[in-house]
Amino acid sequence: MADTLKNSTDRQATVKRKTNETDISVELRLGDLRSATSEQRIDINTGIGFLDHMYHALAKHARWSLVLHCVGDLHIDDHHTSEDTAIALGMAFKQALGEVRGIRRFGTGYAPLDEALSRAVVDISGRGYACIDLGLKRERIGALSCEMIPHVLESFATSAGITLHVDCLKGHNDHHRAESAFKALAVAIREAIESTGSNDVPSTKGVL
Ligand SMILES: [Mn+2]
Repeated sequence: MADTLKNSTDRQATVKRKTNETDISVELRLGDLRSATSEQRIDINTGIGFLDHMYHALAKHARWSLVLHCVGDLHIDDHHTSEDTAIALGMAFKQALGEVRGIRRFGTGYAPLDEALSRAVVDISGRGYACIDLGLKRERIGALSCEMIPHVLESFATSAGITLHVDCLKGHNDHHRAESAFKALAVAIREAIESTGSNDVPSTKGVL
């Protein structure tokens, strides 16, 4: 396995991660702190349509530019592709954010999608931890197993080094429930990494 990290300046990162199971490239730029001077570019192809749809929703509403391509062992199943893309995206996020300084650190997001409503609470804590409860009932949505959807969020949180709680509070349509969860996450992250205008490390320990 080869993990390569580079370009940590200006809140952007490129990650290439290749194993015997997946070959992934991620280019991530977090939203410009000052203004929308650069346009948002989103180009995602994991080979799993519904997973692309979820990453697209996350990137769009977090105001990220995200190019994420994966060639994975989908002849086996969707597990490695969905887990490994989440790991690679988490690595890119951590790298793009760089030193945790001058940001709000905590973020909360609610997002509805028609009848579904999800809540996400994030702490840019430096410690990967996730509690995810989406209450999905179907076996799969498109080509993505429903069991992999919370696992994607867990893998992202662990890899990014953030504490993440995501709950789908209501909704009867699993596509809506999952999509509202990713949108809520986007809103929460956008808030958490927003600039405070200071250069402070937001921790009583003085380091994150
Ligand atoms: Mn949708």
